[in-house]
Order: sequence, then structure tokens, then C-alpha cells
Amino acid sequence: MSKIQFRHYRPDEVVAGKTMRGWLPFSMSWWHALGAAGTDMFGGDTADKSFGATPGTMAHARAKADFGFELMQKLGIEYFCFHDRDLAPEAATLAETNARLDEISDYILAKSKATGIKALWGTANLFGHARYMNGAASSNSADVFARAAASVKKALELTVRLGGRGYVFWGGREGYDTLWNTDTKFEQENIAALMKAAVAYGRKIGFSGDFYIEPKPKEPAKHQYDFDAAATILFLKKYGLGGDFKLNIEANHATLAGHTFRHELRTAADNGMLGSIDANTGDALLGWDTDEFPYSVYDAAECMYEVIKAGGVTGGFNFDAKNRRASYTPEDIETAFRMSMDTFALGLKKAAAIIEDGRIDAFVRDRYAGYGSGIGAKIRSGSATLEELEAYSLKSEPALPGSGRQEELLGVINEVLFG
Ligand code: XLS
Ligand code: CA
Ligand code: CA
Repeated sequence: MSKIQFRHYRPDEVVAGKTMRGWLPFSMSWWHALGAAGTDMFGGDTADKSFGATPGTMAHARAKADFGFELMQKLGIEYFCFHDRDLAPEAATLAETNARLDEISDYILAKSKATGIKALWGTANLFGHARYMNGAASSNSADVFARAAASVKKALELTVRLGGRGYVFWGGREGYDTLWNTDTKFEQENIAALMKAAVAYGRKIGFSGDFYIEPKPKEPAKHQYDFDAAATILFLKKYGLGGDFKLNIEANHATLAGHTFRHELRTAADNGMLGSIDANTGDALLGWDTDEFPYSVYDAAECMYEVIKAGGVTGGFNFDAKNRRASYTPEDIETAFRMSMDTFALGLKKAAAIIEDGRIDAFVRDRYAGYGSGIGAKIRSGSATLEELEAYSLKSEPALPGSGRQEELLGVINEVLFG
């Protein structure tokens, strides 16, 4: 097996005080790399992801694992992310489904032990089956809630077994299509109840990692409760889940919510909740979740600037990304990973260069200098009263605040990035 050669990714090279491998724990998403075959709303598969076996069989589940581990080894990727459904097809009963998951996790665990490649995070697919048409924990059916909880229990066990750093809740159908049939407060209370039960069980079986919520505003639901980082943080704090949960920020979901990737990273980090990253990108001209392999060095540099400032992620960088429909050969899969890993490696170096250059950080620091003493320091200490601030203001009119110098700063960034 020949290792893939990178242009910028050198796992052991130290950048900003840590190895590239340490800053960038890359992960392969089982569903895209081994599952997505190019199907879209208007046409079927273009890629062959049978891997020499019949799809829907356990032989196929094993063939996917074989291909996945070889791919990760070639790339030097040390983690993978999975839904229960990605690992083995669902059977007629929960008991049979669980038996299949036990069987395939034995197989994967053996490969994991042989290679050192582990799960980054696991999750349960609580959106694909027809039973989840009205959501899982937010379903109007208590039986569906119970079934979702059973799947979370099993997915947590798999995550622990496969060495996962985290466990993800992505609420694709935890939302609504019309408020005319929905009790939003009731549904969100139920979502919190499932999460609390998951924390209790996870800790009981020895899961010491973080739980994550992955915000997304819509698709498939018209409105998802975990709309963006801010809405999700409010939910976690309201229900007392902040100690066990962090966020898994996905670039494409950030832009769907009308934010930038960087905005969502900053919001999570400001609240001490930057856990993990789903590294992908959307398309500025398309209003849905295209899950493309990230290629913008500029975006990657912005991302890595936020990540360095936050001291890194406790999770990793999961390529929740798939090849375009017309890039359908096995070589296209390798090329996509290589290109995106290099994008983040270069982004990391550029972000470190921005910090090293110092002009941006110095500008931001100086911009708030007026809060360092006098009335500003009083405001920062939280002790300034309105009466005092009025008395202060009566003495003189405030000067205009200093210029934001936006264009100058953008020029500095261009200079550091491109010379
Ligand atoms: C879908 C989400 C999903 C989560 C895991 O848009 O990105 O794939 O990452 O359920
Ligand atoms: Ca994702
Ligand atoms: Ca997505």
C-alpha cells in the first residue's frame, strides 16, 4: 500500500507550539467516504461503492470497513466518524439489528487494534427510517421516542467500544414543518430528557468524552431547534447540559444558518464549547447542504485562527464531505482527502503566520484600550452605575471611536496569506 504524498500536511511538523497531527486530528466520515455514491434528486448513483459485495449485506458492511481502513492508512488519518446505520444495515427487529452491530463492531475493532485508528465520534441515525418522520426525541409518539433512546444506547456502546472521543446528536428531524401541529416547548423538553438519559448511561458505561450537539438550521426539517451555535448553547444551558456537552460545528451548516463558519466557531469558543469540527463547505450559489470537500485556504486560515486562539479542539476535524457526482472514481476519493488535508495544513500555517505577524491581534487589543483605566475600567469591573455614567457624560461629549480600519486589516491578511 503506497502512502499518499502531501504538499503541506506534515503530521510531525510543529506549528504554533503543537504538531500538525495534534492541531488537526483528521477523520473520515463512514457515510460519505464509504456510502455516498453520487445520487441526487434527479438521478441515481454514478460511483460504485459496492466494494465487490452486494449492498445491504453483512459482506458489504465488511467490505466497506476494509476499504475505509485502507484509505485511512494511505492518508495517515487516525479517526473515523459513524452512524450506527453506516456500519451495518438495519434488520427486521431491534434485537437482530443490535446483533449485526455487535458482529461488525468485532470486525472493526480488530482492524482498529491492528492499525491504531479509532472512532472520533459515533452517533445514531435518528432521521432515515419512516418512524422518524416527526422527529425522534421530538416525535409526537412516545413509542418512537423509546425506540430512538434504544438506538442511542446501542450507538453509545459502539462509540465506547471503538474508542470514540465524542458522541454526536444531530437533530435533522428534531424541528417542525408547521407550528400549527407542533408544541415546541414540549418537544424541546423531550429532547433534553433524552440527552440527560444519554449522559447518565454514557457515564455509567465509562464514556468519559464529550457529548456534542451539531447545530443546523434546516434540512430535512423546515426549522431545526438546534438552529445555530447560539440557539444550541441557550438550550444546553437552560437544561443544565452545559457540563457534558460541547458543539460540533459544521462549516456548511454555519452558512445555511446565515453565518460564516468562523462566526460559529467563535460563538462556540466564546462560550467554552468548541468541541469538534465537521470540515466541509457549501456553495455560495446553492442554498442547501452540499457537503463539499473544503478547498478554500482563506476559510481554512480563518478557521485555524479561531482554533489556535481556542487552544485547539477536544474532538477533531471530520471530513463530512463527499465527492461531486461527476468525480466518481476511487482515485477521486483519495484526491479529495489529500486536497482538503493540505488545505487545512496550509490554513494552519497561515493562521500561525497571522498570529506571528501580530498586527491583527495588536489592533484588536488597542481598539479597546479605553477600557483599561478610568471610567472604562469601572465599566469592565461591572461596578459603574447609570448615575455615575451620566455624571461622567455631562462633563464632555464623547469623541468618535477610533476607525475600524477594516480595509487596512483585510490588506494585512492578504499580505500574510499571499505575499
Ligand atoms: C447532516 C449532518 C450529519 C451529522 C451526523 O447534515 O451533517 O451528517 O454530521 O448525523
Ligand atoms: Ca455533519
Ligand atoms: Ca451536513
